[in-house]
Amino acid sequence: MPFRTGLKSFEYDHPDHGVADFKRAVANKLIYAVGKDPAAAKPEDWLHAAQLAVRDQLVERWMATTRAQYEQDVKRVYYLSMEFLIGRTFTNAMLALEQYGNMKLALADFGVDLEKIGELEPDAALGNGGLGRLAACFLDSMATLGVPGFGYGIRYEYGMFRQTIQGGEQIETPDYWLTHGYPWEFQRPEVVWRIRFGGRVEDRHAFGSAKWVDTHDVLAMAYDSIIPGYGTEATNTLRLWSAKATEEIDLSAFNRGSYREAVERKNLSENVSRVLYPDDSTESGRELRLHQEYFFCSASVQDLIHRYLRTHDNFDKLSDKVSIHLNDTHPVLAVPEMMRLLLDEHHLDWDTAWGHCQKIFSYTNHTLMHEALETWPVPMMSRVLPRHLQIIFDINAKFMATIAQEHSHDTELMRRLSLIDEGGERRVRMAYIAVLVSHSVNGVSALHSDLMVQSIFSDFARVFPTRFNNKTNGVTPRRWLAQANPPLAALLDQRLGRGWRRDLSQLEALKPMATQPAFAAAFGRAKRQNKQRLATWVKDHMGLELNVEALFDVQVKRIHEYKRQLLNLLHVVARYQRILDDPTGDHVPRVVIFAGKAASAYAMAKLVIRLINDVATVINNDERVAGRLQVVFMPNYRVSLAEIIIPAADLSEQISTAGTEASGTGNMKLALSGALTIGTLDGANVEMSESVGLENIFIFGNTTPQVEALRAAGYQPRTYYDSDPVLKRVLDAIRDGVFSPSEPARYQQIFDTLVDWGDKYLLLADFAAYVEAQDKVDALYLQPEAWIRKAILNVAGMGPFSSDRTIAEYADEIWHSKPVMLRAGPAAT
Ligand code: 26Q
Repeated sequence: MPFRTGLKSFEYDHPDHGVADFKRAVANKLIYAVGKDPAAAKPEDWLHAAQLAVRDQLVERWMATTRAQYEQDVKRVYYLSMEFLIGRTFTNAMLALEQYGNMKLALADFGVDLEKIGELEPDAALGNGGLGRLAACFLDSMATLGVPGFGYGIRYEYGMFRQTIQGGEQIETPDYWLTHGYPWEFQRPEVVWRIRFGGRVEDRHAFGSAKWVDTHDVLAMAYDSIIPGYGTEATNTLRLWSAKATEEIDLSAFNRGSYREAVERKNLSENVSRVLYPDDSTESGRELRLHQEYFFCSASVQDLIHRYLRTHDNFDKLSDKVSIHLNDTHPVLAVPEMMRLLLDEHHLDWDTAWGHCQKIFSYTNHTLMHEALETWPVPMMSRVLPRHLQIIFDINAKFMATIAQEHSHDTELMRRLSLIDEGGERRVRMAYIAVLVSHSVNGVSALHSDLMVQSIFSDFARVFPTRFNNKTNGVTPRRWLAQANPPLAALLDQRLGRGWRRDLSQLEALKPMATQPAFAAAFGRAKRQNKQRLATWVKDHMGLELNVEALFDVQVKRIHEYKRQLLNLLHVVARYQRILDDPTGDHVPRVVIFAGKAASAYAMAKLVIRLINDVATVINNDERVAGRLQVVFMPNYRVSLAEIIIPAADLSEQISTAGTEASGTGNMKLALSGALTIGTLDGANVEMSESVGLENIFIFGNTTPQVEALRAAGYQPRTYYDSDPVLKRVLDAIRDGVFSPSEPARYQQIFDTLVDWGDKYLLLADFAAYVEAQDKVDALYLQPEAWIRKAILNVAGMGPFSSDRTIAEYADEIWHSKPVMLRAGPAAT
């Protein structure tokens, strides 16, 4: 098939779209790209061949999109994120191409089971949790909406660690995910940027240019992968940077006869992109992390400036053609890096350069927790990035001068707003740089955005009142419904048509169907299938037989004290004690499922994992319980496991202390699969409760103002312990070693944390209300029709929580970007 660009025309093989074409393509890939005789090919080889055949179809769309973006000189949105939690790509790509069915038939003809080989694909786990997965959902939505977007991040060699449970405890093992190569990426050995560290600065002009010399350099090499849109030809690019030593080995050291030194130096520079840092909210000030942040910011900014200059000969239109979005503060060094490049390399004056930055940058905040706000010690930054520190000081000097002038030298205000924290060791406040430069600063749910301007950024909000806004998070319906939940997706297709994939608001049409018995029955069957699929997984991988009649109660997320997995567990123990008190009584059967990773340095979170496993062992092996209560901790939570757990949930646990969870996105994924939520008025739960109706959700516990009031009044957790016999009995059992008979004192610390050391996240204050809400859950589960009706109304109310809605808002209100125009693609359903 020919296509023309400029003067040349090319002939190439167009990858067609049918079963026979796939058969030919897969066989060709197997033989010529994988190098395997079909007679000897292993399942992994078939997977590899099929991935390459699918990739060919993506490449066509990718080139068409890139070409159209270039020709239309559109504004590009650069989404800078230290994390992209992609998961698997194979099934996702086939669904985007609407080729799943054809591939299935093609492989079946070779005697290969598509679903089975799909299970062999490792997750790309280049992220910790919510923030990284949000970035992945956003890339999907940007492509689907035709927003010309680029994701920029780091190609870590080791992603999120693998979790195993040994003797009830979390053990971390490295996730070297590239063993068999990553078939979706294109290495770009020619796209390489020099990243400089250390050295010193010469010829410095205040608020002007300088020379940065004697640096130690590392190279950043690009690896691109294709992000397909759904129901459109449009695609986007995820460009990840990998560190390479400037010379393969240091020849001067080598020639001096020091081979070891020569190789070591290479290894040290390549360490920069070696491993993803875990989020433990306490980790701070690690120098390698600072290197990582600068490494990817510098490569990305150099790259995007170069792209701009290919079609422009000055910087006048920079802000018309470039938006840079900062996913949290992790990429904030892009700001001084942009300034450095404009001042030192391109010789712009300060005001012009800063003016560009203020139009280009925007920032999303994902946490209010003080200990999670990023700051870097001034001495470290001065060592690693001396030129950038100067630029930050210059930005601060100008800012402080303006504040002094406009607020009659209010030194207290200046101290609070300064980019440098001068209390104790001087530190650079990364969030303040982000707020100062950005024309838009957003939170990720209505509540979080309100609290953001009342708490951490209150002074900035007074100085820049129009800068702050909300963009409530969303999730992609392609992965979280179409891909993860085939039975429900098929039912929706039958009743609503296929349009919900691109327009999730169409789910509203389910409302009148909630009372139709035939629809409700079909909905119930879909849930049952998903529960069965999960039960099979648990049987196969853990040897545990689950009761699929039971209510599946699910809490899946990172293990963190503020998320209160421990509150869930207190209820589990209370339930256990209730069953023992009345072994012949009617108890609504439950399977309580936990999954999630704890940062390896987060001792309390790891202790909680151990307690969950210990409680599970005791309860699951107690014959008196007789299967009416089962507790499961599923190891190694990750995107592909979420795709199995979430569709099977009846109940979704979203029980963080009010005011602590910025948004949550698991809450949306679970409700979208028809789980009812039990939750506090925190994060996006607030908006979800408005959308599905308060009568269709189990809201409990202290609200944010009540939490504040409790704390202000000098919260005394022991009073709850003393006055609530149910709570006391639960806590005593944990303290006395009922779940750790071989080491009775194992959980003393948990007891102390809650009862005597202040119970920072107010578990005890919410316990009674939580148990009461759980009793209501039980009562409703005894009326299956009423339960299913509410579950349907939950799905019906999830329209607003598509990441397509979120991205449309970012594109309109923050980035001011227009979709790229492509010739009509395959039927946009
Ligand atoms: C920072 C410095 C050093 C090492 C690690 C980190 C680090 C890494 C990851 C700090 C934070 C994170 C991740 C934060 C995160 O996932 N936040 C979640 O973001 C979601 C998307 O907006 C929200 O829904 C969640 O409420 C929020 O907790």
